[in-house]
Amino acid sequence: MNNKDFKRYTVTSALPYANGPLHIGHMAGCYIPSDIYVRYLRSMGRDVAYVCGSDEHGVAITIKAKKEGITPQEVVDRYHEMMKGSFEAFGISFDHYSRTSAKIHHETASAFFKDLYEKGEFLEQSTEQYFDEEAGQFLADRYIEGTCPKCGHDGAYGDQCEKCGSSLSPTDLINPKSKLSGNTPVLKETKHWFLDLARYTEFLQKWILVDHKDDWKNNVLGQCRSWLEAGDGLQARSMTRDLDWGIPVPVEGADGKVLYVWFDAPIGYISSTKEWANEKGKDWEPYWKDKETKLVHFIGKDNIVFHCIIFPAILKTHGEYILPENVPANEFLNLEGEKISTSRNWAVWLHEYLEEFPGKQDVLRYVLTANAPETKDNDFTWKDFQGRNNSELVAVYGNFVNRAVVLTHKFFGGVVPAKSDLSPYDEEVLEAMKAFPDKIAASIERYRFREALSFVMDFARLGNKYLADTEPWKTIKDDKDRTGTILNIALNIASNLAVVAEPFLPFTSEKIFNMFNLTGLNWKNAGEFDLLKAGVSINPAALLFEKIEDNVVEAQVNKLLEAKKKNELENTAVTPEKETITYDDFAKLDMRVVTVLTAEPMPKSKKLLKLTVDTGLGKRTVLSGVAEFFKPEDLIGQQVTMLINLAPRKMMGVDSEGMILMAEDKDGSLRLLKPGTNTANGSMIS
Ligand code: B3M
Ligand code: ZN
Repeated sequence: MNNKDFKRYTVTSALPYANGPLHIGHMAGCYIPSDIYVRYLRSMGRDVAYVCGSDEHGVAITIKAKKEGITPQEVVDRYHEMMKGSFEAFGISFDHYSRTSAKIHHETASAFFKDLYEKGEFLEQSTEQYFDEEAGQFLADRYIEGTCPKCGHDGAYGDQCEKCGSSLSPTDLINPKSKLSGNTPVLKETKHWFLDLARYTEFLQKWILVDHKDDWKNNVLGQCRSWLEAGDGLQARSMTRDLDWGIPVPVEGADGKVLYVWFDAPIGYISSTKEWANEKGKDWEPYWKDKETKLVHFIGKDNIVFHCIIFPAILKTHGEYILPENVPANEFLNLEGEKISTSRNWAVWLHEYLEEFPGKQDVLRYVLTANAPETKDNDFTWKDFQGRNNSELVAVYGNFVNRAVVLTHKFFGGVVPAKSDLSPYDEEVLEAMKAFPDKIAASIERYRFREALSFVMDFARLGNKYLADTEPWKTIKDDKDRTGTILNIALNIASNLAVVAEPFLPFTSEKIFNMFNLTGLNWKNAGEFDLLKAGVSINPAALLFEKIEDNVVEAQVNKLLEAKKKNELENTAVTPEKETITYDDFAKLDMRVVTVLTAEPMPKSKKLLKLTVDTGLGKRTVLSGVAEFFKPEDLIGQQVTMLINLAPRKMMGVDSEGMILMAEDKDGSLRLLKPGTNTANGSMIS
């Protein structure tokens, strides 16, 4: 069936883990594409449920909670609100944004599990799972890391490898390590409920590799084929975990166990739809059970196995649900040539972008669509961001609309002039305008949003060129009617442009509609020559886009480099070099070999020892912060090195006359700097 034959649409975007803020990779991966698709469907008058929500279970959350010393609920409460706010600010127009800690989701996912359990779909198996003896905990999913057996990636998780997308079990990992203690885990028996995916191989091979071989994206088909045709076939996968955070397993003998996050999360789409329907007084079931509903999942490539293999198997087994018509997964977006990394703070965070580029959400939507990783990983650079803003949005789109509006105010008092006789060029331009809506729609229907956006820009170029070719600022000198025709056509091109650009640049289209006092337009109106009627008064020109200067993007690149340097500092074993000094600075230091004569603890101090030393020039008293590392008796008689011309400092009532030199490593432990044997006291160190 093609799009037009469906009665309604259920469109989902991957539920973002509520363990950190959103960044541009999330937006490019699935949120902007799905929002474009849904805005287009709505503009076509289709019945759409666009649902999402925060993914609040799983070890990504509990690891974050442990790291911050707070509860998982506090983690998800913080990031649920933050992500919801970012989505709203960027115009990601969900009909409903829920959360998987919501009661309705716990009920829905539990009922799903029980239904499959009662159908005997699970294999109850006691198997050996990795256990961290120091932490006293089984190691599920991201609690364990190791080398991926498929691609050799070192940071593979216990349930999947983000690099090659393989779905894994912890016991698949080579050289597994616990993320809790860093230790090598031991194997310990525990019972879980497994989905025997091999049972669904035949159905999945036909549904994906036959029925959808022509309409699913090649990158998605490729991953699915690699699993469905792998020699060892689809492996049984545990749908429960030994965790204390998540949805309790609703069957006997499952104390202390919860549903695997990837079992419950996709069901979150259904519970979000239920919550939405309850609020709107609608029936949710047709959106998930009626064959005349088109279900589309927008995700990133690391989620393909869960949305194309596991969740469809669960839906199919349940028996009452429709399956996704398409899963147009995007590849990954990189940043300035490197993988986006939350832990390394190598990201452009949405909440920071909003602070630093207020009102420029459409610029980011534009650039992330124009550069979307639709078929392969792609790269976001601030230079390209600036270039596309300045040479496409400002110089073409904004310039065209602005000139049409300013000239209408200048020559016609802000009233849309009438068209009189059309020239052959006018006819040609109007015909070209008429063709754009269908051309753009065809690309959107095939999830080719980059291509669709390039046609939107071609549309803007048509308008810009029309004004440049017809030069109304010249014709006004002796032909007001001709000028009126030109500006009427230009304003109507701008009005049509705003309609077809709305899915991509909603904030800009809203500004144009407000300028033109246009309301209620949709795709069905696009292509009409008189969207904006002669005689209508238009408002003054609103600023649509503004030039972004070099220093602004340079500041962003420097911010990333600072983050990188900070991250390297935090992760390198060696304390970084201090600032450079001159030889003269060094020559002022008088460092000598000395012998410790006496050593005793300083009363009321845990850190200080009071030493007397023989400097070769005489005896000195010095207080040294070494009490946590050396016993006084171990220092007596030792030859050590000392800075003797440091100005005396009174500490706890005692004058300390110099400083014993120590080697201090990253974790702060101290070691004496001792000279070779039989070095005379007072020997100069240079
Ligand atoms: N939270 C994984 C992710 O954020 C997961 C998506 C769930 S969609 C049901 O990449
Ligand atoms: Zn891998």
